Amino acid sequence: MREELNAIRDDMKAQLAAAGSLDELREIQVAYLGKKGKLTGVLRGMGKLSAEERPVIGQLANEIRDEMGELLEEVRNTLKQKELLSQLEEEQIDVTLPGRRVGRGHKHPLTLVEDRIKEIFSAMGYVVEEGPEVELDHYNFERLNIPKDHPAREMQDTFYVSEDVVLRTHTSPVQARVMDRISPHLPVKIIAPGKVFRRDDDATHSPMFHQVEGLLIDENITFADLKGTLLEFARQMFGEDRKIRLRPSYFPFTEPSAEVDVSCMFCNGAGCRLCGQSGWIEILGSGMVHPKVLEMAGYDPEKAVGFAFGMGIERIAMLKYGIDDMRLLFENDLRFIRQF
Ligand code: 2NM
Repeated sequence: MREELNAIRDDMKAQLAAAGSLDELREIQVAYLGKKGKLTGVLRGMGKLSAEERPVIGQLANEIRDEMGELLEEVRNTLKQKELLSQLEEEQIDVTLPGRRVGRGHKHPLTLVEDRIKEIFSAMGYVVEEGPEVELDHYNFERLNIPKDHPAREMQDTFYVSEDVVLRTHTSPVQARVMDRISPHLPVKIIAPGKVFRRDDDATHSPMFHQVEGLLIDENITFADLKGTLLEFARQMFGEDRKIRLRPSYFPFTEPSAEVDVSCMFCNGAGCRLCGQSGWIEILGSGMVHPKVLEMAGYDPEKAVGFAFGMGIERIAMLKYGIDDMRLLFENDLRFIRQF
């Protein structure tokens, strides 16, 4: 039996020395030291031994079991180390590879055009003012001389939040608020850019769009000042060669009022498909601020006079960049956006 045990020890040692993986190691452990393993098998046969032999063989078996256990752990640690190293080798990271490029964004065409408009008027001394998009009926309509029965006040045209609160339908309420703040002092020289809302949604109307309105109030301001200011704007926005013309119009908050056309930037005024052969394209509305609007804001209309104008940023952007469908400005398709 002693020889049998020694043979088991030698066999197991040889196998451990040859083991190439942790899986193999586990198999060896089971084969020799497991419940049905070779060493356990020998120990079961100890019942046949004499009383003198039993403790001697028992001790030898225990020694072999302990020795093999220790050796097994040693080999296991070595193999673990080896497997870790080869794993690290496989997963090696090449830190010299170029990084993944992060695309740089840019401003939306509507923002580019709004920025340009602000730049042009800032250079002429206008201050940029902003105000709430959710506005009191009082500032959106009442203070702009828009009568109670005016069609713009219909539920069909305006988003009502409650009886006296609306989503602003133009940025004029900003002008009214600023006049409240500054009156009776002069001058007021501001532009008010921002989002406005109307219950409209088709190919040429969006329920949310952008406007810039301008306001200049001082003493001795004339219609000629209005025309000169808008001509300068048209030239800076659409080119040095542009001309403008004013056509009579009507707004409740200005008197007199005028629509402003710019000479067509596509055909230079000769007449083309884009200007309907007329040579002119409408770009904004304007007029001399109505005395009632000045008075409601705390000005003496005998002394204070001014002009105001308003334009849609979407329209200006479409003309500037030759965009033929307004919806492109709201779809955020990168194939379109990336062109600006
Ligand atoms: C326009 C056209 C004409 C306008 C008037 C005012 C205010 F506050 F002074 F009354 N702000 N903006 C105005 C005048 C707006 O947009 C087409």
